[in-house]
Amino acid sequence: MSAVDKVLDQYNSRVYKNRKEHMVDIGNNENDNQIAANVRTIPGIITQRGCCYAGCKGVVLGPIKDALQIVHGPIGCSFYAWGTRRHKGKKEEGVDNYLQYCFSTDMQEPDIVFGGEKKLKQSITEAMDLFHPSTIFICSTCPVGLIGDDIHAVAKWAENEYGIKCIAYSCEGYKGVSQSAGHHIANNQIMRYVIGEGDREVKNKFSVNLLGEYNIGGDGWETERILKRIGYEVVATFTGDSSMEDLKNAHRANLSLVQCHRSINYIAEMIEEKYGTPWMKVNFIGVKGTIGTLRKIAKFFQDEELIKRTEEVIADELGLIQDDMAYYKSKLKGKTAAIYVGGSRAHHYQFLLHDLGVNTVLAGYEFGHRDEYEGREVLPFVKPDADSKNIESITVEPDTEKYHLYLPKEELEKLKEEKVIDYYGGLVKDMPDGTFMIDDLNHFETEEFLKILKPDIFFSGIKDKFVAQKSGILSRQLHSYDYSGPYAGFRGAVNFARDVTMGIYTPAWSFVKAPWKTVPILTGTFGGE
Ligand code: CFM
Ligand code: HCA
Repeated sequence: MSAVDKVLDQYNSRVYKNRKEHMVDIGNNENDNQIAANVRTIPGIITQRGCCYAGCKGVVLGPIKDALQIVHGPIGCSFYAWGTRRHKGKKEEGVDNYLQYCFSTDMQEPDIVFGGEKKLKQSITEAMDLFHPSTIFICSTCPVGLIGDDIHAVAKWAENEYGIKCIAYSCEGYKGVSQSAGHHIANNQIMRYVIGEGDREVKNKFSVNLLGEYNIGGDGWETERILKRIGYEVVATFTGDSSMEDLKNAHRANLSLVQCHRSINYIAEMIEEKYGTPWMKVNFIGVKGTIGTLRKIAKFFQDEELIKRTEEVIADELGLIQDDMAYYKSKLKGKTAAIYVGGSRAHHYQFLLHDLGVNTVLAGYEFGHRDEYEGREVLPFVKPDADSKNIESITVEPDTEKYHLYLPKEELEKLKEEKVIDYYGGLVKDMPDGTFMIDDLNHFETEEFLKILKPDIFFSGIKDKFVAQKSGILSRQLHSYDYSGPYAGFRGAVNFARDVTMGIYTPAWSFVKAPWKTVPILTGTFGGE
């Protein structure tokens, strides 16, 4: 009996039928490794997913340092946005930095009953008086959508009243089925009101945007360090350690590099459509991943000097980490891992683990869509359901003035055919037969799969980490890196290898006995007969 069957067999028939479609025993199924994704979680099941507001305010907008971001909603929602996601930002001369603050309208019952727009205006006035920001974002949480406050009208009011930029995001938590809906809403507004407005000079023809890099634990800094060393100009990073001015100029780059496809593919495609800048899927996680990525970028620019410089930097960086990586590999070779996070990292980190001789036996996404699992070739076959239709999909036209191509059309077509640009292959192609791909893995399934597969390490988030550790399995958070990092690029790979080795060689795990195994946690009596 496969691990998937063992877990499914414990469900009643309705749950069984639903969850079966989200679990793939790779290579051993009648469905050609097809998976169900981006659909509602069964009510009552303890999912690890977050909400639309988390994806919009927390993930995509949060790292923009000089936009003062007001959460319009009850205070609880704001607590969750207060430094819990580890997007780092540096002080920059002439650029405001609100990253350490948390702004909320703190809606109370009367605001819910009589409407919260007045309070929102008052909060904007207060923020203007205290901080004088040039940009304000308004992000709404669940009750705002339910009572119908018009945050977009308030944003217009603020723009007229104060002469600032004010953008409203209707990212109520309940919209869509996960954080993913919030990424889309944030992408739409940034495309509409930010990108294309700048006219900063781009001096270097090897100019790139880094999309879907949020600088968690400093990953974006390590990536930019390597790119700059080779000779690229990074025009804008979306959105790690970014400023509004950076984002406004993104259309001027010659190529967009997409690290996290899930959270930013909408912007990547729209920039190409409107301004001609193509996008390329990259991966700066893992040594081989980084090297492959650097060669792919150089291939796009078709410049002998750049190709030579790329190889020089690769050789030099490798020389600096080789011994450390070999040492950690000798410690980790043959170990196994399970990875369950929100989106792209469950794919990316398999490359880094592979560098260290660690095989991934199970991987999954909280909110990846079918293309993150199976590749972009499935897009025409994905049926939009009521929840995804709920999220506005905007279209853009080529901008007659700002449209520019670095390579001629025929060259671009050729690169598209070769899948060098505009393509993402998905998780399943990099996982061997006999491993497992699980969508929206819930608490119950996590415990069951860990019991059956017994990986040496479980990469997870804050909600599932301690359940694993209390049952004696090491867990490292791949969202926050357990406050370590960076893990990207060459130097990051060594940090990661060190942290994982320290974890695995800590003897504590073999002594842990889950408290619920010795003392019953719930006691009671059955009623009735
Ligand atoms: Fe992309 Fe991210 Fe991720 Fe994501 Fe996230 Fe994140 Fe994540 Mo937490 S944008 S999909 S919505 S790589 S916050 S930086 S770690 S779930 S795997
Ligand atoms: C989010 C943010 C999160 C949560 C991490 C976790 C992050 O989706 O709301 O559950 O540990 O990376 O901070 O993914």
